[in-house]
Amino acid sequence: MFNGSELRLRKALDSKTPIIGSWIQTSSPTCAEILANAGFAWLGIDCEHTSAGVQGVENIARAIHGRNTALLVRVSRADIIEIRQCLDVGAAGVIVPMVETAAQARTAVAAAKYPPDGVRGYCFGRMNDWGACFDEYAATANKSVVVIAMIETKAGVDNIDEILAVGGIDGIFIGPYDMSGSYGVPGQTQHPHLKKAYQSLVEACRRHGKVAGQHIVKSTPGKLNEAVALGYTFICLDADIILMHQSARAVMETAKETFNIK
Ligand code: 3PY
Ligand code: MG
Repeated sequence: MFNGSELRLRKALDSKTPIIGSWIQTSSPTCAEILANAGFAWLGIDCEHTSAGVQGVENIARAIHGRNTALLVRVSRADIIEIRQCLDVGAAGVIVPMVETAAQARTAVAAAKYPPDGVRGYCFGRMNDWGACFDEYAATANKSVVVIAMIETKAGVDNIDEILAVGGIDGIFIGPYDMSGSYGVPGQTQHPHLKKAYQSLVEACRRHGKVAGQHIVKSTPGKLNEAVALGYTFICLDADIILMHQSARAVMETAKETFNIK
């Protein structure tokens, strides 16, 4: 059922107030528990670039249940059955990668919403406490379930107005690394051409009254300040693998200095 963390996410998206999440790349329920306990309001689990799958989503949904963190799934694509299964095992919503057309955005929304708004199928599942809360979930799901379109190619930028015009799309989430590849400057996520594209996306969100989000894959205070200034409110910071990598390196550096190991 939709609990406090999911309602808080919905409220933040509707009111365009900042909400901070992080990312699970390891598919690990343990990492998800640790990040949830750290206070992130939402976690995105990556099913596009990992082997997590729907079973992995269900394991993580169980791990963070009751920890005041909403679970979003970055599905592999706008696929009706994959989106349905992720929601049925307890995700609060989906982040759909590589959206470049209004047709893809419409498919994503249709997958996530029950009729008449979409084609989501009804069932007794984890999301409605195995049928115990069927009526309540069915009555509130279309409003509560979150659908975010990832914009991470030049085609997505070019078609942003028609993508954002699709009803049921809550907003966008920029994937800076794919965007850098699409603009021919792989890894240069702060390249002036990209910054111009980011700016045009945020302005489009403002025009359409939709939320602007970005994955700040390696966060710094400077990038956070810039995100605030530009008007992003749906923010994802780092990822389990990045946070582990950075702190492991820092600890090892200190140990090498202390023990004078070359
Ligand atoms: C990207 O940078 O392309 C991403 O998908 C980040 O999540
Ligand atoms: Mg990407």
